[in-house]
Amino acid sequence: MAAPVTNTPPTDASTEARLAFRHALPSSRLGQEYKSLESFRKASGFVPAQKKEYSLVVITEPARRRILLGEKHRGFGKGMHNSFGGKVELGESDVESAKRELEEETGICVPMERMAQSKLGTLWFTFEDSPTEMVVHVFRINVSCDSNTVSSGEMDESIFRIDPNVIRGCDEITPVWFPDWHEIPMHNRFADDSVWLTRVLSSQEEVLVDGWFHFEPGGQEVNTILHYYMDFRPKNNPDDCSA
Ligand code: 8OG
Repeated sequence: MAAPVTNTPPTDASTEARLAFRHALPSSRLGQEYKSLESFRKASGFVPAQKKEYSLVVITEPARRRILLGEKHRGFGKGMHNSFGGKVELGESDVESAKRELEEETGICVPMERMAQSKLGTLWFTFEDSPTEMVVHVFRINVSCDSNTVSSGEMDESIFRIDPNVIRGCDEITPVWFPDWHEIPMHNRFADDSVWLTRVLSSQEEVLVDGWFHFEPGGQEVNTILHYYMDFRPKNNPDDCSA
């Protein structure tokens, strides 16, 4: 049996970040954190028979601390709020899928190069009652809907300017701005979001995150993690060789 992280003080960075989000799930739904991928794998003991790849694009407006979320009308996560994305189609890269899905679901068109630079990391999801591993490539685009900052030349290059009037939904998803990301309906999202997304949004610096989450049986209804491991690090870390 692999050793879980023991005696984790209640104020570690992840817990502190999660507590700032009013609707984050309680730790009882988030399972056991492991301190290495190896110990996570030993604990879950899960070998997936197949994998499916997805993209996911988090859209935030940092100046107003708000987030654009989609109300999902069908597909995986129906009835939940989520960021935007979907399957990586045959012959498509993760970046191409992110760009295409974002435009289909919101009308926001992000150039390929910017999308590629905005990759946050990858999340691997496995489930006690499914042979399929879901591999989700996650991107984050920081936007501004404010035209004044652009015309006055004050625009920070890390911010992607959008015209708020282009935002529209599709039959699958309706985009909605949440005026303060601390109010995100985490109780109506996949449980892992209470772990990685809260940490990403709380971080003052640009970050990268990879995460492995193994879920209890029962799918979306139970929505409870059994084991997880998360590698969270600053984006501009010279020791990071993963790029
Ligand atoms: O094509 P479809 O809309 O069914 O694709 C599923 C979308 O949901 C895709 O963007 C990836 C995303 N997604 C998962 N699992 C999780 C998860 O645990 N958390 C979040 N935030 N998104 C997820 O498939």
